Amino acid sequence: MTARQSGPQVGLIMGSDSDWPTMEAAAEALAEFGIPFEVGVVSAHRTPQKMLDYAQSAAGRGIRVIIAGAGGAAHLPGMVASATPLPVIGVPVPLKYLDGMDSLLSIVQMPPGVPVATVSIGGARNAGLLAVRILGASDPALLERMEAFQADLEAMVERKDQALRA
Ligand code: RP5
Repeated sequence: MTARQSGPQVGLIMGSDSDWPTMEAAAEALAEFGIPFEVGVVSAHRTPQKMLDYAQSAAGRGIRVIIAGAGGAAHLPGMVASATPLPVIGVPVPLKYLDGMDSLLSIVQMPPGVPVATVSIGGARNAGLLAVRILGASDPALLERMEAFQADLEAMVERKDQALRA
């Protein structure tokens, strides 16, 4: 395995360390599938140059998917998507006011040409799982593990259904 392959494949970034309680679920999902990832705070508004440097260098460092979470005026995912060719998954982080609708609308309504795959408000786990699926599209072994995960989900729902009926 080359050094590049053993490095992080997913960049998990957020606008503030205060986003971590929400974003942690993405890290957990990646860890469940053994995906190497890096975590960091990168703010579109407070550290704009760091954000550009991060986005522009990510592909060259071996990152293949970026998960970006932010709350409020949540411009981080869209701005990162504008400065990298990599797929970017946006996580709207809910803050104290507006129930995360501000975060969602700030991330989801991107102009044509600059896609961000936006998950639900607070949906960091799905962001992690989507990153696994993206990587799995070119990794048959990982895809198989995703299929097993889906089978487990199905079995869990079936068990609950049976328990309710008993
Ligand atoms: C956003 O501002 C961050 O993503 C965070 O959700 C929000 C508040 O940041 P802090 O004031 O908690 O650092 O850019």
